Amino acid sequence: MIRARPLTFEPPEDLVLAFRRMGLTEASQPALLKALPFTRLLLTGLRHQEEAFLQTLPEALPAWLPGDAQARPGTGLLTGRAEQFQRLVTAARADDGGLSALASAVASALAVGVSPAVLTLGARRFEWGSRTYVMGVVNATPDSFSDGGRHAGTEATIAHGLALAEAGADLLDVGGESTRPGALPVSADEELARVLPVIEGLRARTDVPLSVDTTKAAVAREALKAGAHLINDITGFSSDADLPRVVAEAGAACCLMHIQGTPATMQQAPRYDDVVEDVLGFLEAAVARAGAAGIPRGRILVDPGIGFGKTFEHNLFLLRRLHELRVLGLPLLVGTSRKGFLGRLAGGKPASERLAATLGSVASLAALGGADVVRVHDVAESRDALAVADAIRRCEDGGTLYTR
Ligand code: 7PJ
Repeated sequence: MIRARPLTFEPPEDLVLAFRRMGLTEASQPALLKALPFTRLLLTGLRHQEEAFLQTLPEALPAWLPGDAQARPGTGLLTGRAEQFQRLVTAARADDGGLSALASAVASALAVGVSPAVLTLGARRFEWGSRTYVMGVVNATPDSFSDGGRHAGTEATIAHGLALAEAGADLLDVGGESTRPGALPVSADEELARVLPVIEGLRARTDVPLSVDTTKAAVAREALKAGAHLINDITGFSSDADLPRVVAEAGAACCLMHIQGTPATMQQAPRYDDVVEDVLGFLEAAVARAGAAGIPRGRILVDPGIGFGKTFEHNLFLLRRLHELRVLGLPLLVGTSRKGFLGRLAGGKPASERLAATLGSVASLAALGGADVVRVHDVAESRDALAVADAIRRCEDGGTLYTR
């Protein structure tokens, strides 16, 4: 599988700001944007035919730096201006010797600055790129039930969901199966008994779209009937072969997450040669399963699965290189809230004392332009942190010389 990943991610608006400061007209900008940017793509998975093509690129195309042919065959770095990359894509497409995979990989990498299409869930519109959206976590697992038994637990869980909606959640994620490291699976019947009353209760009392954290088609089918809008599968459609069809038939959306192993075993010995590449490969396969079942691309989100079969360093590296997942052209959802790596960074704090560390993580993600949705327990606090990070990232008034 050929993969092209951008090494740096600069918001295209930044160059436009420089043009404005220089007094260049709006009309001249599209041509300049094509001619100026310097792009660097890391390529992997190349076969001999693509390597042969890249080794003989003329001047008008990007420059090629091959990786070590013995140690890392099929790798290299392409550098050049946007228009040189465009010519490369055109030339690779025109070649009938099978360079179309190279053409699409490079084209996807060049499109990383383009926001995915708007997603409508129930009464809400998600305009990707406009801000970082917030998914609030609603746990319907027994450890979150009070002493009053299941009914009292359900009422408390619904009340918690409504409070998160009130605090500004854009989406609520209801989960009835614990996926913590070492957690054991529950039956579909038990999971349904936990989540269904919560979904029904929330659906009747808020228009905030509802997501259901499940890997099971039987649970998804009933949850979608009860008014849920999105299925959040932490196994990226790899557990239940019927799940993609259930989502497609309901016209629902889905979030496909990367996991290595299963919750019971995933933290025993996570291992990757290149964690970003493995996550990309897994997510591509998950998206293909969704597509094969008839789920439109515009209704799919992807998630690197922070903490799911990853070491401390894997988690940090994925967050740092998150922009590389943008080559998928899909909105990115990221869940760091109260996770173990944050506790360790904060000097060994338990989950209940990880709020500040969580806010540090969501604000960093937003400032880096990494995530489209963050999945958090603390909605009000996260909205404030994101408002700051999003505003810094998008501010354009640098004085009158920057205005049009
Ligand atoms: C995630 C999730 C996540 C998505 C959980 C926890 C563990 N779903 N479900 N992404 N985490 N999409 O909240 O600590 O990161 S459960």
